[in-house]
Parts: sequence; C-alpha cells; structure tokens
Amino acid sequence: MDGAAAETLFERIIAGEIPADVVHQDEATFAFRDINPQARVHVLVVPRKRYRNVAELAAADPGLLADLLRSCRTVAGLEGIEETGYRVVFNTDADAGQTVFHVHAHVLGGEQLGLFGS
Ligand code: D5M
Repeated sequence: MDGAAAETLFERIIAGEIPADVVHQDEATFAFRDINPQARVHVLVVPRKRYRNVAELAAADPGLLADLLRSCRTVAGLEGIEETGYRVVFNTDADAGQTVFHVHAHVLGGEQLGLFGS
C-alpha cells in the first residue's frame, strides 16, 4: 500500500464523501455500481484498505483478496446473476486501462457478455 499517495476516489466513496449506489458492504469490502456500466450489471468491489492493484493485494494480503472474491459472489447473488453467470475483471496497470489505483474487481453480468481483449 502506498501510504504517501493522495486519497483515491474510491476511498472518498467508501468514506461517503462522494455519492455512490452502494450494493453491499462489510467489514473488509465495499461494493457500488460503476458510473459507466459496461453491462446490465456492473458493480465495483473494493477492499476498504487500499492496494494499488490485484498483484499487490495478492502479495501483501491473500486473505483480503479472498474476502474480496467472496464479496463478488455476494454481489452476484444480490444482483440475481449467480446462476446465469458473471465475469470478474481486475484491470492491472496501464495496458489494461486501469484508471483508479485502488484495487477493484469489476463484476459484470445480467446479459450474454461478449469476448474480451483489445
Ligand atoms: O475502472 C475504474 C472504474 O471506475 C471505471 O469503470 C469507471 C468507474 N468510476 C469512476 N468514477 C466513479 C464514480 N464516481 N462512481 C462509480 N464508478 C466510478 P478501471 O479498472 O480503473 O478502468
């Protein structure tokens, strides 16, 4: 975690300083709808504690990564897509188009998703 860096957008959302459509929250994680949805269901799931990306999270705190993935499943259940299927995406750094450097899982579903790549 980069303690010296400025607070991220997602920390401000978690703190309630920026409004968000919250879907789920628990002790370790926070989930809210993406402002620019790429599917009928598009929810971002973030750990309350900030790590830059999923690689840093996995290295530093695998238990928290497991918590994050459990929250993705909880969100899928709440959104009614656990049975129909969904995608969990972690954009990681520049070529993947990561724009917010507070690790977040995109949970996408609610429709037949296209292939992904470039
Ligand atoms: O994804 C960052 C995502 O964050 C992107 O899909 C838009 C979303 N976003 C940006 N600002 C907001 C607010 N204010 N609310 C909800 N969602 C937001 P990345 O993987 O970093 O490209």
